Order: sequence, then structure tokens, then C-alpha cells
Amino acid sequence: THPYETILVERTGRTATLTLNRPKALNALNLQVMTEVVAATEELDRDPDIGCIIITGSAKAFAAGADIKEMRPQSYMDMYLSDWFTAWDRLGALRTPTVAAVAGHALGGGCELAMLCDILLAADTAVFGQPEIKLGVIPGIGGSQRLTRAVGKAKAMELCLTGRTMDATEAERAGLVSRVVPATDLLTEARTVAGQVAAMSAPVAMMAKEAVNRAFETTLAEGVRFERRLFHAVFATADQKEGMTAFVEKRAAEFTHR
Ligand code: CO8
Repeated sequence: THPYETILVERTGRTATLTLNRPKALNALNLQVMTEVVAATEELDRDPDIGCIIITGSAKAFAAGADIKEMRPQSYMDMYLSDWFTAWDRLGALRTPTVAAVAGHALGGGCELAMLCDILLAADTAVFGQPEIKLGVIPGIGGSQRLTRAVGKAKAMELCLTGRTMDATEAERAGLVSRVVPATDLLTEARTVAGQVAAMSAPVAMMAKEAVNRAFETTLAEGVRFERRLFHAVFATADQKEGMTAFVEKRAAEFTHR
């Protein structure tokens, strides 16, 4: 009944957990993994009963990068004509909020995959980096752009030019991850956070995500205008009435995702 070979998908209430499952290659992201992650997350994105998607790996590796053995023989024309890695953009384009729960290696494409998610939680064992330069290549799934926006030029340049990695503490200090938790608590914490997000109004959570993401694409004035339009729009939802009424009546809101 499970159509995928390199990932596991599990649903708990309104939360789905996608686990990368290619242990022999430390979850290296080959084309099959990309195709399966994108197909599975797009299916979850279309499901009105799912309000948040967790992406995680193993205790040892979130993902040790794009698959070096698969890339090694490729030519420029192979890369260009197949538009190598472009499908990963679809993960960043999901409307449903996503949480990356990262333990162990998150290197190269693994770090880029984590940065494609909306909330980034790290175990104290997590290690982040863009070591592509050591292989004679550069990041190819947005690492040079998203890492720079997340941690600033100083650290991004050093990481991309030397290939050095940073541990969870440094990643949190630099603003790459929202929180560091003990490795044994990582999935529990991720499920708690995802459960909180999934309990919110789904359309309003989508708008909040869209508004925050807008900050990376536009000027402050345009971003504020964009936010204002969405802010006005949430007053068209039943969930705005429910949320504010529940507050006034001193009870928990029960959103209908409408
Ligand atoms: N690709 C393929 N196989 C991998 C990868 C990978 N990225 N990472 C690990 N593996 C494999 C190893 O080859 C090994 O397989 P085997 O047992 O068959 O030899 C197995 O996983 C276990 O790995 P190790 O024995 O190396 O495990 P260690 O615990 O000794 O080391 C490390 C763990 C430090 C994570 C080490 O595996 C490592 O350095 N991996 C590579 C990390 C890396 O360089 N990642 C960046 C890859 S490039 C990238 O992500 C983006 C490229 C963008 C290209 C743009 C194109 C458009």
C-alpha cells in the first residue's frame, strides 16, 4: 500500500511525518528521493485533513547531501536538459507549513532541504554545512541564497568557501534554526510544534506562511502592503470569527479551516 521506496510517510491527526529512509547512503538525495519527497508532500498539501508536514531523517543523518555517486558522471547537457534539482523548488512552494526536524548530518543538499522548510528544529547532534566546494562544485538547491539570507554574508561565505560545518549551537546562534533540543526529544518536539500549527486555521496559517516568505522576495513597503491585504482577507474567514469569539468567551477556539 506504500508507493515509496526511499521515504516513509505516517499520519498522526492533522500532522504528517515524512522520514527520509535511505540509511545505506546516509539519506543522500538522489533523483528517486527527490521525486518521492515532492510527490508525497504535494499529495499531503492537497489533503484538507493535513495541517502541517514534518520532514526528518535518521539519528545519524538528516541527509548527507545530494547523491555524489549519481552526479559524478553527469555532463553539463545532462544537468541542463534534465533541469537537475529544479523539482525541489516545489517543496518550497507548498502551501501547508513544513517543519524540518534535523539530527546528525545536514550537509549540502541536506542543509538546503532543511532550509526549504518553514520551521527548522535541530537536535543537539545536528551538523550543518555546504561542503560542495570540496567536491569541486557549488550548492545547487538554493544553499548559497538561503544560507546567506538566514545567517548573513559573513558565515555563509565562510561555509561555502571552506566547506566547514557548524554545530547546532552555532546554527541557532546564527539564526539558521529556531530551536535546539536534546536528540532524544527531537521528534516529540517536532510533533508538538507541528500539532500546534495544524490546530490553527489552515487557510490563515497558509497566509501567515506566505506573508513571512514574502519578506525574502520584496521591499519592506511592498511586503507590508502584501501583509495588509492578507490581513484584511482573513476577515472573510469563519475562523477569524471563531478565534475572536472564543477569546471573548474565554474558551479554546475550534477552527473549521474555513
Ligand atoms: N552521496 C552519495 N553517497 C553518500 C553521500 C552522498 N552525499 N554521503 C554519504 N554517502 C554514502 C557513503 O558513500 C557511504 O557509502 P558506502 O558505504 O557505499 O561507501 C555511506 O553513505 C556512509 O557514509 P560514510 O562511510 O562516509 O559515513 P561517515 O560517518 O564516515 O561520514 C559524512 C559521514 C561526513 C556525512 C560523509 O559521508 C560525507 O562527507 N558525505 C558527503 C557530504 C557532502 O559532501 N555533501 C554534499 C554533496 S553535494 C550537494 O549536496 C549539492 C551539490 C549541488 C550540485 C548542483 C547540481 C545542479
